[in-house]
Amino acid sequence: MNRTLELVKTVFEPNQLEILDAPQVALAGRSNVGKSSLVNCLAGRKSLARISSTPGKTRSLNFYLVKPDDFFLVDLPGYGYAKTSKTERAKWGKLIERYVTSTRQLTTMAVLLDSRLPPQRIDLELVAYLRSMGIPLLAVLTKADKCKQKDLAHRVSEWRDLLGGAGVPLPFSSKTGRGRDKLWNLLAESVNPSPASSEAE
Ligand SMILES: Nc1nc2c(ncn2[C@@H]2O[C@H](COP(=O)(O)OP(=O)(O)OP(=O)(O)O)[C@@H](O)[C@H]2O)c(=O)[nH]1
Ligand SMILES: [Mg+2]
Repeated sequence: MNRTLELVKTVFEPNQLEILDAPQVALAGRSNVGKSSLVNCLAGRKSLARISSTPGKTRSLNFYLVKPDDFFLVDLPGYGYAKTSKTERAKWGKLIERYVTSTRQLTTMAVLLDSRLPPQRIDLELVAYLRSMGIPLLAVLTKADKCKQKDLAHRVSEWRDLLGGAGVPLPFSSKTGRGRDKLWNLLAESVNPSPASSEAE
Protein backbone atom coordinates (compact mmCIF):
# COMPACT_ATOMS: atom_id res chain seq x y z
CA MET A 1 0.00 0.00 0.00
CA ASN A 2 1.24 3.48 -0.83
CA ARG A 3 0.97 5.65 2.24
CA THR A 4 1.66 9.35 2.61
CA LEU A 5 2.58 11.43 5.65
CA GLU A 6 1.65 15.07 6.05
CA LEU A 7 2.75 17.32 8.91
CA VAL A 8 -0.46 18.87 10.20
CA LYS A 9 0.40 20.16 13.66
CA THR A 10 3.37 21.20 15.78
CA VAL A 11 3.07 21.60 19.54
CA PHE A 12 5.65 23.31 21.79
CA GLU A 13 3.63 23.89 24.96
CA PRO A 14 1.19 21.65 26.88
CA ASN A 15 -1.61 24.20 26.42
CA GLN A 16 -1.31 23.85 22.63
CA LEU A 17 -2.37 20.20 22.81
CA GLU A 18 -5.81 19.64 21.39
CA ILE A 19 -8.05 16.67 20.85
CA LEU A 20 -7.48 15.22 17.41
CA ASP A 21 -10.16 12.88 16.25
CA ALA A 22 -8.02 9.99 15.02
CA PRO A 23 -5.92 7.23 16.59
CA GLN A 24 -2.31 8.12 17.36
CA VAL A 25 0.97 6.25 17.56
CA ALA A 26 3.79 8.23 19.17
CA LEU A 27 7.53 7.73 18.67
CA ALA A 28 9.56 8.06 21.86
CA GLY A 29 13.22 7.51 22.55
CA ARG A 30 16.47 9.11 23.60
CA SER A 31 17.78 12.08 21.67
CA ASN A 32 19.57 11.02 18.52
CA VAL A 33 18.14 7.47 18.50
CA GLY A 34 16.61 8.07 15.07
CA LYS A 35 12.95 9.02 15.57
CA SER A 36 12.81 11.73 12.91
CA SER A 37 14.86 9.62 10.50
CA LEU A 38 12.33 6.84 10.96
CA VAL A 39 9.51 9.25 10.04
CA ASN A 40 11.38 10.17 6.86
CA CYS A 41 12.08 6.53 6.06
CA LEU A 42 8.42 5.58 6.47
CA ALA A 43 7.40 8.56 4.34
CA GLY A 44 10.00 7.71 1.69
CA ARG A 45 11.12 11.36 1.90
CA LYS A 46 14.49 12.77 2.85
CA SER A 47 13.56 15.89 4.72
CA LEU A 48 9.96 15.76 5.88
CA ALA A 49 11.13 15.61 9.51
CA ARG A 50 14.26 17.53 10.45
CA ILE A 51 17.13 15.34 11.53
CA SER A 52 20.54 16.16 12.92
CA SER A 53 23.63 14.47 14.25
CA THR A 54 23.39 16.92 17.17
CA PRO A 55 21.04 15.53 19.82
CA GLY A 56 18.01 17.61 20.71
CA LYS A 57 16.96 18.50 17.17
CA THR A 58 13.25 17.92 17.66
CA ARG A 59 11.89 20.31 20.28
CA SER A 60 8.19 19.96 19.58
CA LEU A 61 5.56 17.26 19.18
CA ASN A 62 5.02 16.87 15.45
CA PHE A 63 1.79 15.31 14.26
CA TYR A 64 1.94 13.56 10.90
CA LEU A 65 -1.33 12.40 9.36
CA VAL A 66 -1.01 9.02 7.66
CA LYS A 67 -3.14 8.51 4.58
CA PRO A 68 -5.11 6.51 3.58
CA ASP A 69 -5.25 4.90 7.07
CA ASP A 70 -6.18 8.16 8.86
CA PHE A 71 -4.07 7.94 11.97
CA PHE A 72 -1.42 10.22 13.42
CA LEU A 73 2.24 9.38 13.78
CA VAL A 74 3.61 11.71 16.46
CA ASP A 75 7.34 12.49 16.50
CA LEU A 76 8.28 13.41 20.08
CA PRO A 77 11.29 15.36 21.28
CA GLY A 78 14.05 13.05 22.53
CA TYR A 79 14.92 12.56 26.17
CA GLY A 80 18.09 11.84 28.09
CA TYR A 81 20.52 14.12 26.35
CA ALA A 82 23.24 14.74 28.94
CA LYS A 83 23.73 18.40 28.06
CA THR A 84 20.05 19.28 28.35
CA SER A 85 19.46 21.71 31.22
CA LYS A 86 17.32 20.71 34.18
CA THR A 87 14.66 23.19 33.13
CA GLU A 88 14.52 21.71 29.62
CA ARG A 89 14.31 18.21 31.05
CA ALA A 90 11.45 19.15 33.35
CA LYS A 91 9.70 20.79 30.40
CA TRP A 92 10.07 17.59 28.35
CA GLY A 93 8.64 15.52 31.19
CA LYS A 94 5.64 17.81 31.59
CA LEU A 95 4.87 17.99 27.89
CA ILE A 96 5.09 14.24 27.40
CA GLU A 97 3.17 13.45 30.56
CA ARG A 98 0.41 15.84 29.55
CA TYR A 99 0.35 14.32 26.07
CA VAL A 100 0.17 10.74 27.38
CA THR A 101 -2.43 11.43 30.05
CA SER A 102 -4.66 13.64 27.90
CA THR A 103 -4.60 11.66 24.65
CA ARG A 104 -7.27 9.01 24.81
CA GLN A 105 -6.58 8.35 21.14
CA LEU A 106 -3.03 7.19 21.90
CA THR A 107 -3.20 3.54 20.86
CA THR A 108 0.49 2.65 20.98
CA MET A 109 3.83 4.15 21.92
CA ALA A 110 6.64 3.04 19.65
CA VAL A 111 9.75 3.02 21.85
CA LEU A 112 12.92 3.47 19.83
CA LEU A 113 16.02 1.87 21.27
CA ASP A 114 19.56 2.11 19.93
CA SER A 115 20.50 -1.40 18.79
CA ARG A 116 24.18 -0.70 19.54
CA LEU A 117 23.66 0.00 23.24
CA PRO A 118 22.72 -2.26 26.13
CA PRO A 119 19.36 -1.31 27.71
CA GLN A 120 19.70 2.14 29.26
CA ARG A 121 18.14 3.04 32.58
CA ILE A 122 16.18 5.93 31.09
CA ASP A 123 14.64 3.63 28.45
CA LEU A 124 13.65 1.13 31.11
CA GLU A 125 12.05 3.99 33.07
CA LEU A 126 9.97 4.94 30.04
CA VAL A 127 8.91 1.32 29.54
CA ALA A 128 7.89 1.10 33.21
CA TYR A 129 5.96 4.38 32.95
CA LEU A 130 4.06 3.22 29.85
CA ARG A 131 3.24 -0.06 31.56
CA SER A 132 1.93 1.77 34.62
CA MET A 133 -0.30 3.82 32.31
CA GLY A 134 -1.51 0.70 30.47
CA ILE A 135 -0.23 1.99 27.12
CA PRO A 136 0.73 -0.76 24.64
CA LEU A 137 4.27 -0.41 23.39
CA LEU A 138 6.06 -1.39 20.24
CA ALA A 139 9.82 -1.73 20.60
CA VAL A 140 11.99 -0.76 17.63
CA LEU A 141 15.76 -1.31 17.56
CA THR A 142 17.17 1.54 15.48
CA LYS A 143 20.41 1.88 13.49
CA ALA A 144 20.46 -1.88 12.85
CA ASP A 145 22.81 -1.22 9.92
CA LYS A 146 25.48 -0.24 12.44
CA CYS A 147 25.22 -3.45 14.42
CA LYS A 148 26.78 -6.85 13.68
CA GLN A 149 24.20 -9.58 13.09
CA LYS A 150 25.33 -11.50 16.17
CA ASP A 151 25.16 -8.44 18.44
CA LEU A 152 21.77 -7.53 17.03
CA ALA A 153 20.40 -11.00 17.75
CA HIS A 154 21.69 -10.70 21.30
CA ARG A 155 20.06 -7.27 21.71
CA VAL A 156 16.74 -8.57 20.39
CA SER A 157 16.65 -11.39 22.91
CA GLU A 158 17.80 -9.11 25.74
CA TRP A 159 14.94 -6.66 25.09
CA ARG A 160 12.44 -9.46 24.47
CA ASP A 161 13.18 -10.80 27.96
CA LEU A 162 12.95 -7.34 29.54
CA LEU A 163 9.67 -6.54 27.82
CA GLY A 164 8.02 -9.79 28.81
CA GLY A 165 4.81 -10.27 26.85
CA ALA A 166 5.09 -6.93 25.03
CA GLY A 167 6.32 -8.47 21.80
CA VAL A 168 9.61 -8.96 20.02
CA PRO A 169 11.58 -5.79 19.26
CA LEU A 170 11.86 -5.00 15.57
CA PRO A 171 15.32 -4.37 14.06
CA PHE A 172 15.08 -1.26 11.93
CA SER A 173 17.37 0.89 9.79
CA SER A 174 16.38 4.19 8.25
CA LYS A 175 19.54 3.98 6.20
CA THR A 176 18.85 0.66 4.47
CA GLY A 177 15.08 0.48 4.91
CA ARG A 178 15.37 -2.73 6.93
CA GLY A 179 12.14 -3.36 8.87
CA ARG A 180 10.23 -0.61 7.05
CA ASP A 181 7.42 -2.74 5.60
CA LYS A 182 7.10 -4.75 8.78
CA LEU A 183 6.86 -1.55 10.85
CA TRP A 184 4.18 -0.10 8.58
CA ASN A 185 2.17 -3.30 9.07
CA LEU A 186 2.62 -3.22 12.85
CA LEU A 187 1.59 0.45 13.01
CA ALA A 188 -1.49 -0.09 10.85
CA GLU A 189 -2.40 -3.16 12.88
CA SER A 190 -2.03 -1.29 16.18
CA VAL A 191 -4.53 1.40 15.20
CA ASN A 192 -6.86 -0.96 13.41
CA PRO A 193 -6.54 -4.50 14.80
CA SER A 194 -7.76 -7.20 12.46
CA PRO A 195 -10.67 -9.27 13.88
CA ALA A 196 -8.42 -12.35 14.16
CA SER A 197 -5.86 -10.60 16.40
CA SER A 198 -8.44 -8.97 18.70
CA GLU A 199 -10.20 -12.33 19.16
CA ALA A 200 -6.90 -13.79 20.29
CA GLU A 201 -6.58 -11.26 23.14
N1 LIG B 1 23.53 4.64 10.30
C1 LIG B 1 22.33 5.10 10.65
N2 LIG B 1 22.22 6.36 11.14
C2 LIG B 1 20.99 6.78 11.52
C3 LIG B 1 19.84 5.96 11.44
N3 LIG B 1 18.77 6.65 11.91
C4 LIG B 1 19.25 7.87 12.26
N4 LIG B 1 20.57 7.97 12.04
C5 LIG B 1 21.42 9.15 12.31
O1 LIG B 1 21.32 9.48 13.69
C6 LIG B 1 21.30 10.90 13.89
C7 LIG B 1 20.06 11.32 14.67
O2 LIG B 1 18.91 11.06 13.92
P1 LIG B 1 17.50 11.79 14.20
O3 LIG B 1 16.50 11.10 13.34
O4 LIG B 1 17.61 13.27 14.09
O5 LIG B 1 17.27 11.39 15.75
P2 LIG B 1 16.07 11.83 16.73
O6 LIG B 1 15.75 10.63 17.57
O7 LIG B 1 14.93 12.42 15.96
O8 LIG B 1 16.80 12.94 17.63
P3 LIG B 1 16.11 14.15 18.49
O9 LIG B 1 15.22 14.92 17.57
O10 LIG B 1 17.30 14.91 18.95
O11 LIG B 1 15.38 13.52 19.61
C8 LIG B 1 21.40 11.50 12.49
O12 LIG B 1 22.75 11.82 12.23
C9 LIG B 1 20.91 10.38 11.59
O13 LIG B 1 21.46 10.45 10.28
C10 LIG B 1 20.00 4.63 10.91
O14 LIG B 1 19.08 3.82 10.80
N5 LIG B 1 21.27 4.26 10.55
MG1 LIG C 1 14.01 14.21 16.07
